[in-house]
Amino acid sequence: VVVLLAGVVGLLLLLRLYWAVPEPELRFVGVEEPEEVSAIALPLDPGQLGPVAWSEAVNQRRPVYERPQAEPGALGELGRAVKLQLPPGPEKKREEQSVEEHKINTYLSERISLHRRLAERWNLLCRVKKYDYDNLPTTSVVITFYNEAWSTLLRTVHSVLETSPDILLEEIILVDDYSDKEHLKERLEDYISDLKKVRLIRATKREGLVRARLMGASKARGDILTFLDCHCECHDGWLEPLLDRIKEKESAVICPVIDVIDWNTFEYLGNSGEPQIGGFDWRLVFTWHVIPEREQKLRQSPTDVISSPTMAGGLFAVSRKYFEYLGSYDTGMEVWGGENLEFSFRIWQCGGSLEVHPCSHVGHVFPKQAPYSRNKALANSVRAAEVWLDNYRDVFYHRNPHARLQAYGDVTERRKLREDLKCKDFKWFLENIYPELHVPEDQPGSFGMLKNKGMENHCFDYNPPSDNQITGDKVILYPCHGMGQNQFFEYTSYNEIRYNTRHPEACAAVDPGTDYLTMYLCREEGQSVPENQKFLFREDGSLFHVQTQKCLHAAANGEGGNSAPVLQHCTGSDHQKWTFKERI
Ligand code: LR7
Ligand code: MN
Repeated sequence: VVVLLAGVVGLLLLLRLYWAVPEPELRFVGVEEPEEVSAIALPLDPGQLGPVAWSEAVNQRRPVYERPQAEPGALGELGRAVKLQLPPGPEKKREEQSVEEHKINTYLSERISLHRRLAERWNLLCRVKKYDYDNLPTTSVVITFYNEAWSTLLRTVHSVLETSPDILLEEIILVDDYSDKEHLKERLEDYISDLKKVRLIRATKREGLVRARLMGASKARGDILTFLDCHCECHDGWLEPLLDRIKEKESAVICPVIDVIDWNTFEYLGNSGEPQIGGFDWRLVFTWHVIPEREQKLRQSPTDVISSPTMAGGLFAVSRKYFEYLGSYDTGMEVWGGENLEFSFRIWQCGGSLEVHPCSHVGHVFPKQAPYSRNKALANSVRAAEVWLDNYRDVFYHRNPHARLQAYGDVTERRKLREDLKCKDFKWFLENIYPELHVPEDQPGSFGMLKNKGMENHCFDYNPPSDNQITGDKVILYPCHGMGQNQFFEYTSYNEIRYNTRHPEACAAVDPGTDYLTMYLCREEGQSVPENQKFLFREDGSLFHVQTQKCLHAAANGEGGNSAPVLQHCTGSDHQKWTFKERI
């Protein structure tokens, strides 16, 4: 008996230990517990319930499946980081192979529950947002996949089923874009045949994500289409805000906040602070931005939607009817890329709006690198540019020397769609929806490679830091390569030498007491140019730094063996003569 008792006590102690594991620290950045939380009183008569807050609507938001209880101390529970640190050996090999194959640590993913919960990482005010559950539109969630790992795909499916109110989720439509992996064949069919509301359709050739999504959309029965990537995890309460906003405004396309799930630790890096919005650079590459002040001024509460010039592409909800009206997608786009900006331009230019809802959070696994070839992306961007950019397409072409050579197919139909819908032009979009974007002037002779006359075939070259934190890297001179990118500069009518191929844009400057060129963030739109960033590009080809009254001179083999433009007294020598060249 004593032994038994001791056993029980021991077990209890052990359990107690598990329970004592501290919850991960929730980072509610700059958010205070809303006052209304405590002020809310449940109506006395439940029959009188009007719209109810998310936190109160326990019954109505009952999900398709209840989440099973997690094992105490389960790996990755609540989105905690898991660091396996396997010793060298066969298991470590397996882990490495999984990363090699999927560019995601699927070895770890397989060991994390398909039903794990995420920590609460939204603005706490979202809990008290009210929804008229009985009158919200329903949705079909469309998830396309190509050779996705088992666990990331199925975790996405379970996550949707366990966070979406049963009354709002019409179905999940999985679209297999002609995968060839064995686990996605019968095994997948068997598995989902046990799940409520999940359907699977298969492409009979590789369609690419655009046409695969359209296959799914064509079968959808819900009022609203909600697209997700096949490696997502939804935060509680993610669905209601999307549907509620579209009920309020049918022409609004709504994106959730996209939180990062780490490809190696599966840590959920959700953040309850203000989300970021989408932009693009002139190569037509998607970029993230903080919410501009002009937009903040329009919002009354941190739970209000945020207008966003563009979307990342994978995660959004749109009224099924409105999606059709807008011309769904450009089916001439292959595999991956471009469709997100094309759709964003189209939404805005044709009268809709694109918004991020701060109360809808979805985690997305960003892989270590692309797991499949994305070489159609540029041709897709060309299609977008050809249909939506008007004269600004040249700004794009200047920064993508290869773009003009792309066989991008026929865009007549898409141009006709633009006519039929009487869409606004790109100038309107830039001025009204994305005024933060600097529009290059690209005056002839003032953009391209900046080539020196005295130093044979040497051009300005700047290697921006990969983390986008522009903090003063030097400009060097390097053999001209004609590939744009690091050698693309523009001289502006504001006397700046701009590196404006990608975001954030950098401008050449001279630090006090130095004689070389350093790149700093350019002024914000509408601000004046800092004195040490002003250069005169003069008739004689010299680049004259106004503040120091000196000229940029091509100097050979300086610091670190690099040639570089440096400040010297103006002499008129060929080493102080520069020309912009569009191509080599
Ligand atoms: O040929 C393909 N067929 C497919 O069905 C290629 C891809 N796909 C599927 C794929 O399995 C996945 O479910 O399409 C989805 C998107 O592909 P990913 O996950 O490889 O793309 P991504 O997350 O790297 O890229 C982002 O940009 C793409 C541009 O074409 C798409 O719009 C993606 O949906 C989009 N993802 C997101 O917006 C999530 C956040 C990433 C960011 C920023
Ligand atoms: Mn993705």
